[in-house]
Amino acid sequence: MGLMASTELKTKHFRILLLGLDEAGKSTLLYRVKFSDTDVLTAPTIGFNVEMLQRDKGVALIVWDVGGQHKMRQLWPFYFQDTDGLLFVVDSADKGRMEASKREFERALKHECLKGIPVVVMANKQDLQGALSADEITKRFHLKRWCSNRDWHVQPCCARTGQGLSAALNVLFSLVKNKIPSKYEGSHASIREDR
Ligand code: G3D
Ligand code: MG
Repeated sequence: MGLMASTELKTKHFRILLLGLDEAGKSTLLYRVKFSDTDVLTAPTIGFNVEMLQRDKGVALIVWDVGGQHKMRQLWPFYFQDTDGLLFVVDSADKGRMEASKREFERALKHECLKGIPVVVMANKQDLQGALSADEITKRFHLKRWCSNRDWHVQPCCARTGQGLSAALNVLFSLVKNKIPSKYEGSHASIREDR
């Protein structure tokens, strides 16, 4: 067996769903984490992007960026099976669509397949004037109530610069591995430092 093949076998895969309204910054976030270049070209996601992130020490995160456009939302349930963790991206500066974002969030949380799985809410676009803080989003989204039956965390971030992204993934990763220790064999995955 070649080295690649044996490494593959040892790798534990966590499935992370990346959700949020269109324009929230999901693709930017995904490519910012995946590639460290500063100019990330994004286009509206048609269907979904799948990426495997950081395979340090035998652990991989498989992130599904399911298109957030309205017509794609109907397809969400098809991607929800076997999800280990949820990353929900909010455009913190888009006050006009905060309620719509919250509704999509609630819809996702209610889904049978996502019951009890850890969630990290990304309070994205913190660089923009008037962006709601992580605390404000916690309140607006009634997170304490809605997430009383699961582990959750709100992370202020800026997908454009990468600020807060590795912190968020570290939190999500530790919540996921607490939840399903059997998928995890005790090695510690490190994620790049915040830039
Ligand atoms: P989506 O995949 O959730 O639909 P995108 O969202 O990643 O395509 O991002 C939508 C727009 O928001 C893009 O703008 C992107 O550059 C911008 N964006 C993403 N994250 C941030 C952020 O943290 N701060 C700011 N200011 N903008 C962000 P463009 O104009 O490139 O289409
Ligand atoms: Mg996209």
